Amino acid sequence: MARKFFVGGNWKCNGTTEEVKKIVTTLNEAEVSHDVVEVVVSPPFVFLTLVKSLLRSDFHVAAQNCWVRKGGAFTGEVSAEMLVNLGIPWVIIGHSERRALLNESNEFVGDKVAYALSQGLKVIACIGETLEQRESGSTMAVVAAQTKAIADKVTNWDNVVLAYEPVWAIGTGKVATPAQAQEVHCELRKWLNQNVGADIAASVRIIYGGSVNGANCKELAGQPDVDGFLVGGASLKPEFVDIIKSAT
Ligand code: 3PY
Repeated sequence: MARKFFVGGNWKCNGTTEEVKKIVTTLNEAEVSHDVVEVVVSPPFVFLTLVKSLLRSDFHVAAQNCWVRKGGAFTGEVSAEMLVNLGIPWVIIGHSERRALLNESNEFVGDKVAYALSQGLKVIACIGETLEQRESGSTMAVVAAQTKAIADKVTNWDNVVLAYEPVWAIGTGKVATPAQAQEVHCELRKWLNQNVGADIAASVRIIYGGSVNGANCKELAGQPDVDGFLVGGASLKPEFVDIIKSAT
């Protein structure tokens, strides 16, 4: 099955109402065909409904996180049920900023992915190694362990996109070379093949994240196992449209 190119915009903790409206206007005016690329933008929680109401209907919206199980006495959290109730189809889970700053473990991320899927959300699940781990030669062991923690809890991968985001390339301006990205994506696909199943390995989209921008996207997009991007800072700028267009 052909894997449709996927471009996500992770706006992180950025934006005002005016800025959000401006970005959405740029996206709405972009000449992009959803036949070739699936586009999902992820604003902070407070802007989700605004973005959903203004955004063209062929682009979709993702939350940047959700609680690990049913809502209740969990101050400050937002549940998967709430996102579903608001008509938000996607959620990003396990971003390295949350893994590092909020101590989200592999197991916790796996539980969150499984719970979000069980409630009907689609999940962009993030994995990736630190610079220290890369330099010590443990990149594959780290991303395999992160993926295994998800695979242990998830049987149906239809609604999962795996985002490989090397931590050393996030917010640093350093981007993995196309060869580095391809190597990890290819190994991940092999890991899925051996540990989850051939069909899933062939169909799951593995997208790259980490300082993707309008200048480097085309070459990265040309790699056979790079099925799209999760874009940070550049997703707040007009160049996000160029990144979306790198699909063609
Ligand atoms: C980045 O590119 O900075 C990201 O974290 C994308 O999620």
